[in-house]
Parts: sequence; C-alpha cells; structure tokens
Amino acid sequence: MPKTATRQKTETKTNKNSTNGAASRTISKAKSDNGATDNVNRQEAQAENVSRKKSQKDLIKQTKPELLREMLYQMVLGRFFEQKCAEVYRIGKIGGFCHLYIGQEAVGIGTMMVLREDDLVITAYRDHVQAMVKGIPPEEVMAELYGRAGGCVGGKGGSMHMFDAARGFFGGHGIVGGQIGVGTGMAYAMKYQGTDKVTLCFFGEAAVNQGMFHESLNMAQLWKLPVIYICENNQYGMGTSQKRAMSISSVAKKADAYGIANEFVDGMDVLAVREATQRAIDRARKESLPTLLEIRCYRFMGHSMSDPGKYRTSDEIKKYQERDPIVLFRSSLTDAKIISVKDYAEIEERAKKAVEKALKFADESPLPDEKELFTDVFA
Ligand SMILES: Cc1ncc(C[n+]2csc(CCOP(=O)(O)OP(=O)(O)O)c2C)c(N)n1
Ligand SMILES: [Mg+2]
Repeated sequence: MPKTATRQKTETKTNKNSTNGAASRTISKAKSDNGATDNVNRQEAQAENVSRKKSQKDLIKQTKPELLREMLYQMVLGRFFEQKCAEVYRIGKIGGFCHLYIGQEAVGIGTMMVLREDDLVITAYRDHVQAMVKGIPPEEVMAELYGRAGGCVGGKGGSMHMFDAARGFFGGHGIVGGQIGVGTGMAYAMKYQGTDKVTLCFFGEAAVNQGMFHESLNMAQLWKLPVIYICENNQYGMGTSQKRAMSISSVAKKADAYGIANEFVDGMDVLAVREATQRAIDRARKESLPTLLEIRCYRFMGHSMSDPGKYRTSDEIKKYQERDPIVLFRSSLTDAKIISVKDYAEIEERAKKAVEKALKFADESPLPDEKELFTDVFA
C-alpha cells in the first residue's frame, strides 16, 4: 500500500507550485520566486494563514488543551533557546559549528510530540530543539554547546552531536545523509527485538541526493521496518537552492520508487505536521511499515552561524517570516480560547526562565577533565 489517499489529496493542492521555492499550500497565482515582499506577497501569506487557521481550528477541537499549550511552550522554548545560542555564540561562549533551527520549530514539535517516550529519534546536525523535545534538559544541551562536562555528552560532542541513548535520542550527525542508514538500522533492531517502538529519522532535502537515502528506503520497504523518514525541506543545502541540486523537486514522490507510503506536509502548520505524523506512527506501530514525510519549511537564520547568507535576499526571508509557525499557532489557540494574553505571557516567562537556567548551568559547569581526552574516541 504505497500511496496514501492523503498524499494524493495534498499533492493535488500543491502540485502547481511544488517547484522548490514554494511552501505547501502556496496559492497558484503566487509571484513569489522573485523574492519581493510586496503587498501581493503579504496578501498571499495572509491567505495561506487563513487557510492554515481554518484547518487548525478543526484540529484544535480534537486535541487536549493541555497538550496544545505544551506544544506552544515547546515551540517558544526552542525559539528562545536558539535566539540565545546566537547571542552567546557571537560573544565566543560557543565555539565551532552551530546550526540553528529557528523557523522550523513546527516540524520538530509537531512530529516528536506524537511519540511514545520509548520511541527512538535520530537527526542531523541541526539538533538542539529535537534533543530538548526528546527530554534532554535544556541545561545539558546548553552545556554541550559550551563544551562543558555537564553537557549531554560530557562536552565532547558540541552543537552537532547531542546524544542520549537512555532517552532514545541517537544524535546529532554531521555527515549529510549518514544518519538515514543508522536510523534504518535502529528500526531494524527494534523489529528484530520484537518491540513495537517506532524510529523517527530526520534529514534535510540535500541528503536525499545521497545514495544512503535510496539504499535505506529500499531496505525499509523490503523488510517492512517501523521507521518514519522525515525530510525537513527548508529549500537550501548550505548556500545551494534545491532548484540547482535536484532534478525532481518532490521528495515525497521519490518514495514511490520504493513503494513507500508518503505525504507532503505544510511545515508552517504544527497541527498539520502532528496529524500526518500520527498517521505514519500508526502505520509503523500497527503494521510495521515505513513512511516518508516531506515537510516543507524554511530556516529563518543562515545555514550555520558563519553563513554570510549571500544566496538569498532578506525579502525572501521576510516573505516566510510572515508565515511564522509560532505566531500562527498562538493566534489559533487564542481564537479558540485555549490561551489568553496572560497565558501566553506565562508561557514566554517559563521559557525565558528555562533558558536562563540553562545558561547559568553551562557557565558554571567545568571543562571536561583532561583524562577524558581519550575516552569514547572511536577514530
Ligand atoms: C557527506 C557530506 N557532504 C557534504 C557535507 C557538507 N555539508 C554540510 S551541511 C550541508 C547541506 C545539507 O543540507 P540539508 O540536508 O538540506 O540540511 P539543512 O542544513 O538544510 O538542515 C552540506 C553539503 C557534509 N557534511 N557531508
Ligand atoms: Mg535543507
């Protein structure tokens, strides 16, 4: 059962504009590719958000208010945490590479908050928010960024290598596409051991051009593995637009070649992400079958902290900021009376405090002991 009805439905909605630059549900008359943030674009963003809000309204009714509030909190926490990362990186507290997730929060939160605690997650180097949603305390993530002993891997991994096997978080990987093979193996292990645990395997759209993606999808369907491949299509691989790197723009469609169920999902809409993930999790847990979700999103920041950003215009970025997933979700929850102005202020306050606590912990955490230099080193 390769295709799902949903995917066919969503593809029809978006196909006209599924050229790389467009977020899902883009309106057909969009003149968005010139990147101009003119009135037409603002109207497009508003129209898209009206349609997102309509579907969020229905989904909100089906979801517990406490969970919705917690989802919003996790999104705000992720945003505040990463804004602070950028700030302290600039004053030299964090060294090495640092890839931020700002703008993509609806993907991490929408997918991972459907998981059971004992499910497994693996991702690439843009990993701070996923690590926190999987239960690694913000203090341990920040201390890891600082290279301190209190970090989740003792300060030896840094930004790209968050890891906590006990919590089911298997990294944090720097080799583009490498984690797709490891994630497939994790799903195989879970099936072999007779568990019903599901593996979420995240990667960017640039990883889809790697052989590892194709080999893994083939085996996953052949061996009926309970894995969900989540392609976070933010349209760029470093400074290269997807348009210049991929002969077929639809990543979801590539799963057809291997007979894998697939869906195209709006990554600015956390509830649409949640709904699609729920279907994929049911398929994995109940039928032991893989799924590929192509979740279209946009990163508001550069590829990493050292990205000069010359490959896209600030107008293009603004165009997507009009579709900020946190602003949208907050507004939907306010309209549905799930949160008040005061509740939102409390959510922000709670997130701010968690980030301050993380910074204090990282600042006070010692450097790794010298004797740790040769422990856990495999190469
Ligand atoms: C095998 C390999 N080739 C090249 C690189 C250099 N590199 C680092 S990140 C990146 C782009 C990846 O983009 P994407 O997969 O879309 O993820 P995103 O950064 O957009 O989240 C590249 C080419 C690498 N780390 N590994
Ligand atoms: Mg990308």
